[in-house]
Amino acid sequence: MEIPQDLYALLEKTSASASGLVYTEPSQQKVVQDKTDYLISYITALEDKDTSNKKQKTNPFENPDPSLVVSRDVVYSLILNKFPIIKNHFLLITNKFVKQDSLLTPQDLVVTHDILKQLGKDLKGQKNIRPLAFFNCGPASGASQAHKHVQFIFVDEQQHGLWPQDVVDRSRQIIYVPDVDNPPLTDSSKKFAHFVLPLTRERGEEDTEIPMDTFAMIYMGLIQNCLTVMRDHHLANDEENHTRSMLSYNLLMTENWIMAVPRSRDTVSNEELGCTLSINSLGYVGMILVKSKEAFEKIVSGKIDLEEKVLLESGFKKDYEKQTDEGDY
Ligand code: B4P
Repeated sequence: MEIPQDLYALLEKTSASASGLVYTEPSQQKVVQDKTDYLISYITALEDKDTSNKKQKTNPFENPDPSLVVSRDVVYSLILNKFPIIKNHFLLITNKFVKQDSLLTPQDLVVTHDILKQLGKDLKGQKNIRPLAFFNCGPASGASQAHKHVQFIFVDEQQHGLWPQDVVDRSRQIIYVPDVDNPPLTDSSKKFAHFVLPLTRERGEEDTEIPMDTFAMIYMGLIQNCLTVMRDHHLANDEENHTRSMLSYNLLMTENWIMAVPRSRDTVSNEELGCTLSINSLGYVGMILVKSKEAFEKIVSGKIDLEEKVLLESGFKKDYEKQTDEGDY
């Protein structure tokens, strides 16, 4: 896809005139500091969205509202998220229907990274605003739409930092394809399974495109690790049924890193929370959306161990002891 120059300005221009946009500003937002920083956002309800989604059984990305379209070529379109909570939240969608549950193609990966690079250039003067792409894939991932879409948001790193960047910085590694001897990076303080890889290049090569086959191998390496986690979990807990489970994972990407998180369920509901939370990719970089005032108050009071009670319950426990071996996917 030819990425528009000045994409950020184009997003702002389209947002300013989009008649179909239903922006909901969080009523309250608070940073909760634990081992990780969490940004907890409370929204009363997305009433317009709930009503429209009930009415609309059709695919919203088949013929997107023209006022939301930012750019379109033969294969892909960029459209504004109709129901954003963060300004200029937009989606990369395929023009033809492709299942959200299918793998990302090497072209999807390169286009996603090119968009992040372009936004990085457009936002050069605003160093704390970090464009972040995410892909919710599979029934337990938090995805609600079946048509293939990668989402893009803007994170204010002064308000809320993205911890996988620290993992990559600490490792001092540049881009590599993982294998048994060089597995993906992880944050040793996190209890949930996750796999991070750097996308940073050698000095002087930053502006060159990551070759499609390298991107494809990096992505497959992450997927293999997610599959191994799921297989080991099912073998340990539910041997007979493990062949029936479907792969669910979240994929998150910035210009400098990519991370995959295998998922066991899309919502969590437990006594401590007193409500149901829907967790998508953003939950694993600490961004949690709460639609109940009581739950918001409880979470921001710091009484709930979010890693234990939310992220571990909807992901998988990291296996500290396990070394990768040839028998893994
Ligand atoms: P999915 O991958 O299918 O699911 P999702 O992001 O979890 O969104 P969901 O729809 O379940 O929203 P939720 O109430 O949890 O993405 C579908 C995307 O398409 C969504 O972005 C959706 O809004 C958008 N969409 C639906 N109909 C559309 C249409 N007709 N035209 C264009 N776009 C359409 O969360 C509500 C919103 O808040 C979502 O945008 C979500 O990504 C965002 N969000 C969730 N957690 C957040 C957090 N912690 N901080 C900030 N924002 C958050």
